[in-house]
Amino acid sequence: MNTLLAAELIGLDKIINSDPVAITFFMGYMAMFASAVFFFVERNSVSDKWKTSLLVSGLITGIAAVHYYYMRDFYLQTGQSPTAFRYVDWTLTVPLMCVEFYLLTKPFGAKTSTLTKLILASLLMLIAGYIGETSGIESNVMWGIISTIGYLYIVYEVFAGDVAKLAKSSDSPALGRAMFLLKIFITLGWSIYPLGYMVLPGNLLSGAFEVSSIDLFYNVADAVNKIGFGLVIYSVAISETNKNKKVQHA
Ligand SMILES: *C/C=C(C)/C=C/C=C(C)/C=C/C1=C(C)CCCC1(C)C
Repeated sequence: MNTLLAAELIGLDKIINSDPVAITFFMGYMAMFASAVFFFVERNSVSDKWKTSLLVSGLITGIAAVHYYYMRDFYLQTGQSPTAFRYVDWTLTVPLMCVEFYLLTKPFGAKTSTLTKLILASLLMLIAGYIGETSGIESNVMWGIISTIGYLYIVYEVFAGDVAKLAKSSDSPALGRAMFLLKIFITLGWSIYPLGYMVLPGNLLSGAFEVSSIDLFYNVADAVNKIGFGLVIYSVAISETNKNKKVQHA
């Protein structure tokens, strides 16, 4: 039998025999794809000023869908963690999530310098994380700590820095609600990633989980954060759009 075909069959067999990691790659792909279609189509139902936000949500989930397609294949055929694909995906989508914060606070005076700071912090977080995942047992704790500095800076910006100040100074209840939910995503949702990272050999949770469960953590976290984050923005956009419609009709 052709070896590629054989590998494909072993892969399908893994899904059928309920390898949880394989299943979450498969579901992640479907969920990201469906969400991207949803956000792109729903752009038509929101007022003009929200269209860019929905476009960015569609891009985040669309880019993730393409990466999940490849990550799923890579995992099925090699049984290995698709680390490089994963980090290429994050390097594109995490800065886009920073753009979402910027777009939300822009009507209240957000500056591009704030966006630049958020993107630089996310790059520090991701580059250090990638080095940590590929550098082996002796240094992954150290790189994890460096990566966490970038993460904590983003948390700081959203809770007490420029983003927080702008959100407070606005009188929009919709923005207030969105910011509250996005804070929960950044603290609880994003904290699933460092937990997954700690499964690496030599790190704090190694031994408690199998090494392959790193992808279980990451796949669940991606679904929660990329789709959930997009839905929060969608719900604010819809309620603001409907409110304005009512005002116009009155
Ligand atoms: C859509 C993808 C998202 C929102 C990815 C977020 C990734 C993180 C918050 C990763 C954080 C990490 C640490 C804080 C330390 C260990 C290394 C990382 C990169 C897993």
